[in-house]
Amino acid sequence: MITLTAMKWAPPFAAGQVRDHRVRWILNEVDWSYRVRLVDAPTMKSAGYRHSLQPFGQLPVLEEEGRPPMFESGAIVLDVAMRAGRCIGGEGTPERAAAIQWVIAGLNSIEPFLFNVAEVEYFMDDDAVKDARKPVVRALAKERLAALEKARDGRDWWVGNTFTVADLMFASILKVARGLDLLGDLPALAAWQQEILARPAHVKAETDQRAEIARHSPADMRYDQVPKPPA
Ligand SMILES: N[C@@H](CCC(=O)N[C@@H](CS)C(=O)NCC(=O)O)C(=O)O
Repeated sequence: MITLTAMKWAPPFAAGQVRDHRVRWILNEVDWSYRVRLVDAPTMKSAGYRHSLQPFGQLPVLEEEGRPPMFESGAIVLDVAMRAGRCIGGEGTPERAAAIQWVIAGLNSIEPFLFNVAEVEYFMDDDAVKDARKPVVRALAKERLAALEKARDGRDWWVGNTFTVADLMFASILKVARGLDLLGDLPALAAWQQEILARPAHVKAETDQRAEIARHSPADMRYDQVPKPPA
């Protein structure tokens, strides 16, 4: 049985976007059953969790009997797709190479630009720094997104003639862009994303995550019990 780690609770801007939704999504696509282990902040930040599951005290983590636990949402998505032989082209084919390439491009060349905008928007307290930084990070993110849309070139599928992990990863990554209102100038990319997100495997993934978050509150995360790092 597969066990996937997810958060008990997440703030409204993150509900539906916490990265375990990517793992739920690919597991649903390939029809592998799994159960979810909900964790709070002290658990995620504990030495035991970092040592045996995720060195950075984050999630998702996929645990499976007979295999070492796996972290990094992109790695898990690729691994599940390759083992299932679904959503990633055939072994050794140009399609598989292209699907891997675009997944890494999403994680390496798009997501960090969106994260910079999210950090300013959601986590920066100093208004003066925020006001100075915001237009810079937004412009850089928009430039990347425009280049991405140019590369898509109107295709329905990122690779070949069917859904692959490349579609999954870009549609997932673009959730952050949509939440930050960065897709307004790119209506075709926004429409493409909505079509991909309408896949039943994703709808179930997001619905399940939101339902678990809705059943909990910030208190359940026990943030106040996370040991402070040394000054
Ligand atoms: N590169 C990692 C990023 C993991 C990550 O940022 N996870 C977030 C949830 S989306 C997390 O655990 N946040 C809680 C924290 O950092 O304390 C991946 O893709 O799995």
